[in-house]
Amino acid sequence: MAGQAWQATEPRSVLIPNGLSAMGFGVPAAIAARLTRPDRPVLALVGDGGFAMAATEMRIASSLGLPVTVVVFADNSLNRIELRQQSAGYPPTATRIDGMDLVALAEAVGCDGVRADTPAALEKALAGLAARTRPLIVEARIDPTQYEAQF
Ligand SMILES: Cc1ncc(C[n+]2csc(CCOP(=O)(O)OP(=O)(O)O)c2C)c(N)n1
Ligand SMILES: [Mg+2]
Repeated sequence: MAGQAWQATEPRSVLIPNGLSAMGFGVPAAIAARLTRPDRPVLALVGDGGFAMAATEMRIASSLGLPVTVVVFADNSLNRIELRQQSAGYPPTATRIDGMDLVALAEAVGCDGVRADTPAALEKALAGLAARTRPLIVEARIDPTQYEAQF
């Protein structure tokens, strides 16, 4: 969804695994992007399921002192799959996931962590992004019931 909405402002400024759409791509891609272009701010947008696959890589970002920022869309669900189950008339099956305290996780892997429950809180969390010196994990709380209206 973010891929459909994001407006790229210059070439080579977006990395996205379109096609295969592999989960777990965002965090290592962000780390590699920052290593390659330390002059540019790097922001990753990832689902909570995808983040769970690669979250501990943030320890590397912290060890290397890379100020990447990761926004995790925390909806406690493998929601892309759940929506497909829903449209096929099935109940949610093996798609609900337990929430994680991502602020605590951030601290455990040497990163800054902040929780955002509203768009305004997210904006505040991302203020001064380009000047950051430490990696940041933002737990962006999403209510999945709102998706139905959007699809
Ligand atoms: C490595 C990998 N395994 C499985 C899939 C199939 N798949 C596509 S979307 C999805 C759920 C993604 O969940 P999450 O990252 O929480 O994002 P959400 O859809 O909830 O925003 C799955 C399992 C995939 N794309 N990549
Ligand atoms: Mg999710």
